[in-house]
Amino acid sequence: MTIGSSVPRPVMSDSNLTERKERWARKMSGRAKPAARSEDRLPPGQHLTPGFPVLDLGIRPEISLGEWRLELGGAVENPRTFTWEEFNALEQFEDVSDFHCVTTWSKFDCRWRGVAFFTLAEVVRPKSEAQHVLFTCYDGYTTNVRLTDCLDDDVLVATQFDGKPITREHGGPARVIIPKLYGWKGAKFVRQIEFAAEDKLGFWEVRGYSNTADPWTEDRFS
Ligand SMILES: Nc1nc2c(c(=O)[nH]1)N[C@H]1C(S)=C(S)[C@@H](COP(=O)(O)O)O[C@H]1N2
Ligand SMILES: [Mo]
Repeated sequence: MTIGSSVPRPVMSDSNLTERKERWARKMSGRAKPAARSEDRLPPGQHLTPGFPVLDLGIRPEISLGEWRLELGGAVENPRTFTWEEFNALEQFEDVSDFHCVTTWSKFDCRWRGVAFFTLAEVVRPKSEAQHVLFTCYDGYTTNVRLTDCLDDDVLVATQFDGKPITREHGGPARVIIPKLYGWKGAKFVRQIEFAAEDKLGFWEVRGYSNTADPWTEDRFS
């Protein structure tokens, strides 16, 4: 193997990425839990729901695994489009997290499996100017998230919930899970992930929902 030609160019701040990778690697090996933002597991103004409500725009696109693609592009060194097979061949990541919807329901202990956002970032290598991520979905929905939030060690593009493929109503074949932000930041039926220097508001964000969406500070509306 020749050294040199395959050395990746610097991405983000290298130390930042390394630190995150270490945290993520510890978690992958089961030795660490993500830092809790609060002593209270249930964020203010939320209540636990026994079921799993469905929230969408009334469109549940039926997308066959053969035509499914996930496109990653924008301010990255190595844009990629994955087929379903290619996507599932990436390193698999499983994580249990809590889900908080801005409409005040929360669900504890959701077991998601798929590909860590971190793994995708390693493949496409965000350029140093990339600060924001825009997710676009097969139902036309969009949502924007700061890159630093996407790189948290519990963020993934999930293909399974509780050991089974994610149902269409919950965003299958693949959906984004960002446990530390309100649920609308997690794109169901995800089709495209675009990295950018500039922030672009998503579907709910242009309609008055908070851009940052932190459940622990009840950061619901802008
Ligand atoms: N593509 C898409 N993703 C979406 C939505 C949507 O309408 N379309 N709704 C968001 C909202 S407001 C929430 S609370 C969660 C709901 O996920 P669930 O239906 O699995 O509970 O998905 C988010 N992701
Ligand atoms: Mo929501």
